[in-house]
Amino acid sequence: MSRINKQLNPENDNLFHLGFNTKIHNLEEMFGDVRVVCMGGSAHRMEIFAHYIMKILGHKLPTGLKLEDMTCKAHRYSFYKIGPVISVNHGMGMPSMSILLHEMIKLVTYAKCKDPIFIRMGTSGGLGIKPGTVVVTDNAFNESLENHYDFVVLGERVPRPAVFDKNLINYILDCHSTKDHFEVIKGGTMGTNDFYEAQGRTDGAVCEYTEEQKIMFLKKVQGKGIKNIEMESTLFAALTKYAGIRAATICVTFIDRLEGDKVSVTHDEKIELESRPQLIVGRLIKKILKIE
Ligand code: R2B
Ligand code: URA
Repeated sequence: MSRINKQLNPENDNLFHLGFNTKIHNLEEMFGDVRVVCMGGSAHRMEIFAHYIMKILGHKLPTGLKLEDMTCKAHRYSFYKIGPVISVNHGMGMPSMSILLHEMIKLVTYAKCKDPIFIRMGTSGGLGIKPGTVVVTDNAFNESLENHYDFVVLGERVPRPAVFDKNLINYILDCHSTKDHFEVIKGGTMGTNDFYEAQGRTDGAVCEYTEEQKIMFLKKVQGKGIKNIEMESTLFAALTKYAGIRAATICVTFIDRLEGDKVSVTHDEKIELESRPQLIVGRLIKKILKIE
């Protein structure tokens, strides 16, 4: 069910952090064909992904034009349109993602996109799974291991369920090939508001618990069916579901958190690991667009 804000005026709205103004930009003309919005934390990664999608879709730009960041004048996010696909970065953490999500949901609403799908591709720390495994989230959990995200509305905590679309999850799992040299699994994801203490690391600038207490906490997290930990899935699941947008999170794991805290992958390993969710989402996009 969609609960898009009825007080919005599509004729007069400013998507401030994207730099689009409905009085100036005809969003339906610019974005009406969009079917899939892909998001990820880093601007660089989403630029690489945009070029990858251009390649696999055989998308051609008019002679003399390059793929450009359409929101560069707003100086916040990096945003590319490749035919029916948008590739945009959301930054690190839920406050940054929340601003982007509100404005992207308004954008696809004003543009009258037909049943657009939002995908977050990210990185994470795994729990008892081989590093390099890709996790497709079914349920997202907050730092207190609750299956909802607490929005704060007019000073009150408003919990909204943090679950993803089951059909879309299965559709994504079907994009995994037995020939892939990595696993793709379904599982719970904990989304935290911090990389260090909230994820039970002992190597932050401050820490007042022991290694044993940390492992006890991580095992409790694992006991909830949680396979990985990152910093956006809870808000992403809850806000998209509430707004009636089909969405999915698909994250590669860099390390097994039961084995350690430090992410020590090399630059080249990082690029290869980050390409794994991109490969799966590339296949998903081709399936959605019925291209093969
Ligand atoms: C995964 O990686 C980032 C922190 O290193 C954060 O955005 C996340 O969710
Ligand atoms: N991103 C996170 O949020 N946590 C990790 O452990 C790795 C990547």
